[in-house]
Amino acid sequence: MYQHIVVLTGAGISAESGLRTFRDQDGLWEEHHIEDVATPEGYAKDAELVERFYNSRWQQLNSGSVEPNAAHVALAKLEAEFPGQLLVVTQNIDNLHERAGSKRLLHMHGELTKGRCPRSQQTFTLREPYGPNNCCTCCIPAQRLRPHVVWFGEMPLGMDKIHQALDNCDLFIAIGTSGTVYPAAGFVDIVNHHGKQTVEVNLMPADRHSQFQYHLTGKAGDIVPKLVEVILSGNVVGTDLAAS
Ligand code: BJW
Repeated sequence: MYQHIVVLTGAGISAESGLRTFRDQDGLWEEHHIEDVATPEGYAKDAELVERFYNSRWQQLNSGSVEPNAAHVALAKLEAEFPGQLLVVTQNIDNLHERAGSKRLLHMHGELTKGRCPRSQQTFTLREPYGPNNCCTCCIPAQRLRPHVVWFGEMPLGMDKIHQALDNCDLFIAIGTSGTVYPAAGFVDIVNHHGKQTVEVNLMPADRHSQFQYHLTGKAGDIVPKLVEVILSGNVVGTDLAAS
């Protein structure tokens, strides 16, 4: 029976909810240059372009057509029924984990539903799209809110808590992430260093797949509910699931 589990999720877990990933065929980076929309320099150069990128994703998330899928729901069930400790660390800025019921959740790359004051760093729930008139209420003069997301070259959020959880976990599961973006891509190395179990769930082997002990290949919505049942039944992952 596991005591401490860390689950890392990436864009692939939300793909079956209709949100595009970044690096797959038809992914967001096929239409947008990373340096234009996901760096502080891109934002300084053309804030309107970056705002359009995040506003369209915010509008899609709020359109009523995007719902948590079976994988999000299964992780919320795991949190509710697992007698040990579970931390879900998501690289995703959507709110599908919390809408499914996850509570011990860390958004290491920020949240699409929030804006941040660039001066005080205070965050505000986004009630209207980003733009010149969507400003903070903490400063005089009020500051234009920037997307509360972590761009390349910026420090991901919650790293102390994440490292603590990784150092103490006996099972690490990475779901739907390509393993190309650090520091998240290196979490598996930390867990390996402690000799604990590592499992990858992905449609296909990801960039750092050889670092994982077990690979569960297929859609997150199919595999994660089965994985959760194995863990909740007190079994060790890899014996009850077809793993390679
Ligand atoms: C399915 C599926 C289904 C599909 N079921 N699976 C050189 C070497 C090493 C590092 C660096 C370097 N040069 C620069 C760096 C650092 C840099 C970095 O990693 N660059 C690399 C590109 C090389 N990182 C940073 O700058 C980070 N900050 C930092 O490092 O600070 C210093 C520091 C150091 C040490 C400790 C602490 C701090 C910041 C990174 C910020 C990333 N931001 C973005 C955009 C903002 C949010 C947003 O707009 O949404 O975050 S980039 C983008 O990539 C987004 C994602 O969260 C992130 C990861 O993508 P993800 O989730 O893996 O998605 P995909 O599309 O890549 O993969 C989807 C996967 O799902 C695929 O594998 C599919 O097969 C799978 N899949 N359907 C199961 N149904």
